[in-house]
Amino acid sequence: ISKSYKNTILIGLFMPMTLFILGAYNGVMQTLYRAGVIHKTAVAGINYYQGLTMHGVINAIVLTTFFAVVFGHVIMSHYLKKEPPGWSYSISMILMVGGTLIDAVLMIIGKAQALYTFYAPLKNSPLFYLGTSLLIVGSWVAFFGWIKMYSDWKKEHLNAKMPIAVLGTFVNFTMWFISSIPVAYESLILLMPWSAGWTNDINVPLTRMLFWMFGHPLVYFWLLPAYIAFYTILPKISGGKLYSGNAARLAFLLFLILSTPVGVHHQFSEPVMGQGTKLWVSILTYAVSIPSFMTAFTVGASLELAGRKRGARGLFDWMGKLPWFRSENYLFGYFLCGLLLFIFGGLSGIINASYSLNQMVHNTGWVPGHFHMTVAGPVLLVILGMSIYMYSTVSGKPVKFLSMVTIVPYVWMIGVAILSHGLMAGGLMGEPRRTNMGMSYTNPASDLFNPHWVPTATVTMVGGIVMGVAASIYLVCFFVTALGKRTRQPAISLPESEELHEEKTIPLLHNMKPWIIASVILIMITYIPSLINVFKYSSPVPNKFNAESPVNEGGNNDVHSQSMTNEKTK
Ligand code: HAS
Ligand code: HEM
Repeated sequence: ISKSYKNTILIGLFMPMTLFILGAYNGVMQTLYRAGVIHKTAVAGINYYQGLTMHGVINAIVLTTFFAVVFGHVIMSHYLKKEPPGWSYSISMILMVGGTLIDAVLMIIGKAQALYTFYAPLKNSPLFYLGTSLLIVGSWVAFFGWIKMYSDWKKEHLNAKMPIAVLGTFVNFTMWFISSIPVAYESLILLMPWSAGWTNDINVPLTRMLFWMFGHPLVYFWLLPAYIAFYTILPKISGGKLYSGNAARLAFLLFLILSTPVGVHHQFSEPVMGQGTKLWVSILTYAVSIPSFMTAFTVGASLELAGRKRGARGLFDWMGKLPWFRSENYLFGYFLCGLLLFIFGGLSGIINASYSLNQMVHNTGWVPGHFHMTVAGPVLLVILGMSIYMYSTVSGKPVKFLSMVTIVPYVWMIGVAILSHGLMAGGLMGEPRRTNMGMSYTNPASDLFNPHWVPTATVTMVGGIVMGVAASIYLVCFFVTALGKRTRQPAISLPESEELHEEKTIPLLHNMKPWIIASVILIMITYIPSLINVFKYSSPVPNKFNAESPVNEGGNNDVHSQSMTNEKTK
């Protein structure tokens, strides 16, 4: 392992973990505001929306993208026994670190508080859109290097199958590449000139549609590295084998075709989207759950197999025989706690997918309740477990405070379960998301005080504090490990699961081209009608927004109905 490659990997783990301190801090603060413990607009110079933006951008965009790239490097080097070309990993890391630093500074000084979804009418400094684009383009450059690496490997191994982890990584980055084209257009062509004052008008529903065209595949871009770990590492560390390699390959390839067209399910309440599109997207959203149901079965069967190999009998005995709480096998806890949370994260997602139920939960606390059991569940737990594991092996430094590292995922899981329960129970009673409730609904001194939301917001806060404790313990362990002494040779290695059966080779599962073509066709079927609707029912409106107020100060405050009115009066 060359020094520059090793350093690239270590920087790619260290830097986002440092920012995670700020990401986690702001999460806990949000729960305090929401529970009515804080009745202020800002604490320590950070206002609610600035903190919420930092929380979403750092946790959900920066940490996840860096992890996908670093884990991708380690997977490629482990399975293909090569290093990526030097230009790819160095340029990629420079762009990603540069873009992240720009965004971090802007968020800290309060010039970027338009939330992690950053579509109009909220507006950031133009540099924020540049910084985010650099981060995304940097991740593409790493991907281009892996393509070169794989084609060299293929020439040397003509008859070899693409390893499942490599297929998963390629599927993930292909999906990411396709879906980041609309957000690049949105950021660089629409939002940046608008926020710089070079253009006056902005088509709000168009920016929202382009964002969500990226935003939903984004959530699977977070998820697939975790799935790669569940399929290729978990069976091995549980003491079993992967139940079916073909099923794993099919699950990844289904994500490639189904992830991008479902973005409109975030816009069920958007008047410019047609009813036909909404029905179609509801159906596609149920379809994109299928690869996750398959994963539940395949990974579940692999775990059962591991339990039985350890001597389990009967129907449920295998669960108890799995290696829970073993410090020499700490990764297991991170993976299993993530999977357990995901059962509920997934089920709540399926509730969101129903158009009629979505009307009940949209924009309420239910939605962050759903996604903390996904992105702060399996996704974050795999990031935490694998980050410390990879830091230790690649740097040659042993993991410190192993018993603490081992209990973190269990504490985190309990915290997320409590937090999400509070948010979802509150959400079902109409408790809004993205709201500093401490200034209004949970402040007895306010006319808007609503006592019904206090108990659920308090439960949310308890969960948030438990998560904050788990994150703090983890961060101490991570940094003490990172700053410790090297005792071993640096190496790149991953636990590698075997497949249970010698399965028939199905050519369609080894060729990504037909899946990419199907993906583009499905995107067109969904987004051509959506685009026609957006242009039919909305038009660019003058730049009468300012950062302090999300409403158009130029007249009708409701951008949606304004767009509809324009159409009616034409
Ligand atoms: Fe979602 C909103 C629908 C999955 C993240 N989602 C969001 C937002 C985020 C997010 C961040 O249809 C909010 C965005 C914003 O800020 O506005 N989501 C779904 C559906 C799924 C889904 C159908 N979401 C995810 C994942 C995310 C994520 C994954 C991040 C990583 N989501 C929605 C919808 C909305 C939405 C609407 C819009 C809501 C609104 O109105 O704003 C599916 O992919 C879920 C399928 C999952 C399963 C679970 C399978 C279970 C497994 C575990 C098995 C356990 C084992 C362990 C094996 C079917 C794999 C056993 C071991 C033992 C010992 C027992
Ligand atoms: C939003 C708490 C960790 C991703 C929220 C909200 C709360 C919260 C209460 C809702 C705020 C609102 O809607 O007004 C926490 C706590 C955490 C934590 C206490 C642990 C210390 C995470 C992690 C991730 C994450 C690890 C992702 C990896 C998000 C995202 C949002 C959010 C994307 C939505 C931001 C927005 O609406 O713009 N969090 N969270 N959180 N959280 Fe977390």
